[in-house]
Amino acid sequence: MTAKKIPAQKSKKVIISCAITGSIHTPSMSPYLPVTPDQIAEQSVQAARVGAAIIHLHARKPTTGEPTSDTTIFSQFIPRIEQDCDAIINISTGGGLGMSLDDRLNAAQKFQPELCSLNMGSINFDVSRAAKADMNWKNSWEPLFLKQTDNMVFKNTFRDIAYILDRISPLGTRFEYECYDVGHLYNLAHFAEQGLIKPPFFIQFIFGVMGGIGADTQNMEFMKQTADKLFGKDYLWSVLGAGRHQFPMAEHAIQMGGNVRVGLEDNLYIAKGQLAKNNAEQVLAIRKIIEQKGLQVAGPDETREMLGLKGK
Ligand code: KMH
Ligand code: ZN
Repeated sequence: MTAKKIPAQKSKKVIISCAITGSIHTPSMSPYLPVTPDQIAEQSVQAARVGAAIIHLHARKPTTGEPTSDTTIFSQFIPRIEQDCDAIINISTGGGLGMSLDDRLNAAQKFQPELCSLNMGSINFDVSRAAKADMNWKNSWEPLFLKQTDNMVFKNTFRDIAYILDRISPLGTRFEYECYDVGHLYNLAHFAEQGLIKPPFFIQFIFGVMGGIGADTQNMEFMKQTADKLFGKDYLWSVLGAGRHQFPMAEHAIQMGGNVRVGLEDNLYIAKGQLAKNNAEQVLAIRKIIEQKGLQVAGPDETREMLGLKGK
């Protein structure tokens, strides 16, 4: 995919979010996927030091790498990250497969971060093809988990979204609105019209999840046009391309004046066939692209100001 020749907008700074581990990739896919609290903390701090203003976090069981909502595990890395860098902490409310809505909110309620993710609609979320790979699995849960995703709905009904807003908004936490398709922008507009969310809206356009909108630049332009129509100047946007789409889509977003999300949650590679050795490697690579375009990376405090966050 080649980025169209659009002159880069020189004035604004670009926010880099880094999603450190997620709940989709499994340990056998990369030895560099952070799994233990130590690894998650170290890679988060490294990513922040090289330019990530926002660190998006999930937790995993340290011995097996299985996604977990256990707050005792979150407490082994969140305070360390807060202490060792100034990045904005963004805790997932998407959680992982099989977690109840309340499970998904445990960590956000306990740590009351500046940001949380909020998934703006139910979608199919199929990563079952990864289970067919000729893989030497480290843990039995991994192929089972991947295989069943062809029958999985990532459930985020209007009632679920309202429930999350009701529990999390009073904590002063704001949201990264995860939009996997154009309809999700309309869902977001519905909550804005109801007065349940307030601008500026930080919208993550997600491309290339099997079940969501495809990863191509025309779709990005359509998402942007739709968001412009629905939210005017009341929003900031960022792009997450899944897997091999991560860098081409991020580069196009930068060119169009958007912000970017990288990290091993979304893509394990740094180049074709080459695993990223840590999250910082991806942050540095996207930073280089931003700076080559004559733009600057936004620091955590600048990002706080842009997103209207409550502060550390
Ligand atoms: N895994 C990403 C495609 C969440 O944590 O709430 C989206 C995500 C969802 O990060
Ligand atoms: Zn996530």
